[in-house]
Amino acid sequence: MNQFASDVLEGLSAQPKRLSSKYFYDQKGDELFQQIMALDEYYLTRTEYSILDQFKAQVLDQFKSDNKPFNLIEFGAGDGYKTKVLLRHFLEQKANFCYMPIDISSNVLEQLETSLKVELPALNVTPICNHYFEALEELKEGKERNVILFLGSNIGNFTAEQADSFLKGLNAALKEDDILFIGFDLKKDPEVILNAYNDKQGVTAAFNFNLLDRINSELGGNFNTSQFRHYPIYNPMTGTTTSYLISEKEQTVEIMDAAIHFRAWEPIHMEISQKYDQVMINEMAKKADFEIIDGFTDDKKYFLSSVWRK
Ligand code: AVI
Repeated sequence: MNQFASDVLEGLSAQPKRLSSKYFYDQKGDELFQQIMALDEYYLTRTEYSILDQFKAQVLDQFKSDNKPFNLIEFGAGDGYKTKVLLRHFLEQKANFCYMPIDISSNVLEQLETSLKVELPALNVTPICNHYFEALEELKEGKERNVILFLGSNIGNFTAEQADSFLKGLNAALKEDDILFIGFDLKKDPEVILNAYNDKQGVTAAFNFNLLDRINSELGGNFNTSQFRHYPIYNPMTGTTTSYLISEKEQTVEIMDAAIHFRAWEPIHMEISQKYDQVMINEMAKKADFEIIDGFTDDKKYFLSSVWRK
């Protein structure tokens, strides 16, 4: 049995039932996420883009310290839409750097490399097809400063424990003076946050349902998605947005040899998207042994691009 199958069966046999949002991103899921990023309600991508555009010069000053060469290493680059703002500016400034997008999907990397060749032919690109930390181990030996880009508030899809252990692991894989440039979606009007995960067109709902479709097609499941409801909630106490798919009736779903029973109105926990404030961010940096050296935000203070140094 592959990892996907065993994670799905384990999660749906657990109480409460859960699926991992890391499995959202098959080809259809990637397309739906692209659509989400363009939604009026989904302010995150647009806001982070505007911060990078406004502060690209200050960002470069932090990265290049004394014009030393650096590796610009991006975790989960996707289509590079936001990163290109920085890359373009860094090239114009003749910064001495090599761009290294890291992804476990060779498909994603090939597409990105192709678009970069056309849009930024002068860019020095070395894509790395590996897991994040394994890729960093190899870079630890080099004398260039490593600058990690972890954009999009992707950290928010981890639980607090997962985020802490991820940041600690990252710190251990870096050298003294290496940089982490990390995006955080900030706490704000709860309506604004909830709407970002409950758009009128239903694209976010489709993004969640797509995982059930994926289970149907890849694991021979028989989910009837019309019998489930997408239901996101935002808890202003914890800053956590949680998305559920709720079974509207009692039913049994078959996946491989397993029969998964749902009581009426029983939820599946699908995803968390954590929202932060400065106190939470300070604590996370401290726990993982990073020093916060700078930060950039937008006028509405919706999003923070934070610069951390090991
Ligand atoms: C990738 N990640 C930061 C997105 C988020 O906002 O949590 C994924 C997403 N889920 C629903 N909409 C967008």
